[in-house]
Amino acid sequence: MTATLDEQDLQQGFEDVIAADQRIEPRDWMPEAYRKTLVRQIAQHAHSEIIGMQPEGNWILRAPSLRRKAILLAKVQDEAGHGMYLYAAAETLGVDREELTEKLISGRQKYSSIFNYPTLSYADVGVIGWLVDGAAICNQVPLCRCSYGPYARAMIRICKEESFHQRQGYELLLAMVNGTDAQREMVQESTNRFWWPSLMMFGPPDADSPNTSQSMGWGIKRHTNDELRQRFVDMTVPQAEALGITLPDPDLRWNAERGHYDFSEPDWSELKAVISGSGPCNAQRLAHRRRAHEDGAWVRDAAAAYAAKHGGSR
Ligand code: BYC
Repeated sequence: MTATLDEQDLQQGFEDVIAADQRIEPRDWMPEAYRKTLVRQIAQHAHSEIIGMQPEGNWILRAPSLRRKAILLAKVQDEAGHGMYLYAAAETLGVDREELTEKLISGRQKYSSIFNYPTLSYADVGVIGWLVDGAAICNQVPLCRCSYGPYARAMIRICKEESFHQRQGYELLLAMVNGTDAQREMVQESTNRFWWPSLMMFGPPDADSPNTSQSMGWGIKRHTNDELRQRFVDMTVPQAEALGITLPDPDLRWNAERGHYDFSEPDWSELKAVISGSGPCNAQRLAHRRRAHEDGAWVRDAAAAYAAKHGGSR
C-alpha cells in the first residue's frame, strides 16, 4: 500500500484481505478498533498462560513419582513458552511486554477465569489436562486461522503442545481410575469441581458476549462462545464414559434431534464474580505474580545495563 491512499482506500484494502480470508500482517494498515481488540485478546491469552502455571506448579514438588514430576515440569514450562510467544505476538501491534505485565499485576487486564480455582489434590493435575486443556484446544484450534498473522502462527505451535497437555492429563486419569477406590474418588471429586468452571472458560453466553459479533466479522474469532462450548461438551462426554466418571450435570443427555448433548446452564453469576476479581484465588494469583515480577527486577536491570554497555537496546 502507498502513502497516497486515503483512509477509505486503506479501509477497503483491509476489508478485502479479511473477505479473501488472507492474513493481516504487522506492517499492514488496520483499523484502530481491530488493533485494540487483538491487543486485548492476545494480552489476556498471554496472561492466562503465565498465571496458569500457578495452579499446577503447586504440585511439582509433590508429584508422586519422578515420571509424573518430569511430565508436569515439561507442561508448566510449555505454558511459560506460550506466554512468551503470545507477548511477542502482542508486541507486533505496538505494545510492550512491560506495559502488559503492569496492566496484569495492577488488575487492569484480565486472564482466564479458570485459574482462580484452587488445586486441592493430584487428581487436579489430570483433570486440568483433560478438561482445561481440552477446552483450550477447542477454543484455540480455530484461532490458528485467525486473520492476524502473528497470532495465528503462534497458535499453531501452541495447539501442538496443548495436545500433549491434554493427553498427559487423560493418561494420568486412566492410571488413577484403574487404581484404588480412593484414587477413583479423587478423580470424581476433582471432576465435580472443575466441570462448571471449564464450561465457563468459553466466555459468557452469546447473548451476553459484547465482543463476539465484531470479532467474528474481523475473522479473529471463528465460532461463537456457545458453539465452542457445545463442541467441548460433545467431545468430553464419551471421554468421561471411557473413564467411568460421571459429569456433575443431571440434565446432560444426548439429543438425537439436535445431534448434540443437552446440558444445563452454568451459573453465570459465578463467572461474573470470578472475572471481576472475587473468585476463590484471584488475590493469591495476582499477589504471587506481582512478587515474582518484583523478584525478577534485578534480571531486567542487569540485562538493560549489559545492553547499555554494549551499545545495543534491550
Ligand atoms: N475468563 O465478549 P466476550 C490455557 C471476558 S489459557 C476471563 O465473550 P471475547 C491454559 C472478556 O475478555 C486459556 N475473562 O469476550 C493455560 C470480555 O472482557 P473485556 C486462555 C473472560 O474476547 C495454562 C468479557 O468477558 N485462552 O488454555 O469475545 C494451563 C466479555 O466476553 C472470560 C484464551 O485466552 C473468561 N473465561 O471472548 C492450561 C483464548 N470469558 O476484555 C491451559 C483466547 C470472557 O471486554 N481468547 N471474558 O473487558 C478468546 O478466545 C476470547 O477472548 C474468549 C472471550 C472466548 C475468552
